Amino acid sequence: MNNSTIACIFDLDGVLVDTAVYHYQAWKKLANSLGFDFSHAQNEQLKGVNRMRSLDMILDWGGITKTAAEKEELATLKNTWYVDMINKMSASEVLPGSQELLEQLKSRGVKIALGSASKNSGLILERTNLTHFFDAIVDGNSVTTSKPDPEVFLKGAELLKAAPEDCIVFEDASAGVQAAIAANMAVIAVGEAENLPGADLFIKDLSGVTVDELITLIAHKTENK
Ligand code: B16
Ligand code: MG
Repeated sequence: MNNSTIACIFDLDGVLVDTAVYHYQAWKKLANSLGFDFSHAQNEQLKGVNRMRSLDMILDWGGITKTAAEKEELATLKNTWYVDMINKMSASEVLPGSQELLEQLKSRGVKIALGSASKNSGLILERTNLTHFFDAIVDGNSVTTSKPDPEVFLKGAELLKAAPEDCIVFEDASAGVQAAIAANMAVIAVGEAENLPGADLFIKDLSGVTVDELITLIAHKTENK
């Protein structure tokens, strides 16, 4: 197998950058304005979950019912606060090893896509100076279904002109790992095995990941089918 055979699809929040801290602050401000609190543990459950579904879960936790129009307003309000924060992001917030792995992939001619639930991915990539690495971007603006549905990753593979079985997904959320498995792709989980069942490999962050290791992972997966 050669370099050009494999392709990589990266989740954004929790894999390349840590925007969960900003989501937390914005959701907490919204919950507080509605009269209840919002914890870090609850924020963890929102990783990889799209904006409207996240709002539904938060309103449920607060025991609050809102109309569809009110929910649209609340989601927009939260997003305004969130965008104010991500507008101040810089390249220093890229998570350890991400820049190095993206550079390595690029220099070895491996195609790279983004597969994120966020509708703000364009702004985040721009602020952190990562946009130029990507051959394709699939995010919350271009999918109709959320992870664990495989749509986001299948679209990424299609845009890269890669077969799903040649793709490696990097994910930090359980819904994302399930989406990659449903897409018939290899998946490297950034996090602990107990939270991310089914992944092929578990890592703390992207530091030290090599292209050769990725090629071997795909070769083994193909052999064992
Ligand atoms: P937005 P990812 C996800 O990003 C976040 O993990 C999740 O917490 C957030 O609700 C979702 O994006 C939508 O974000 O409000 O910016 O559209 O992990 O899929 O890159
Ligand atoms: Mg994520």
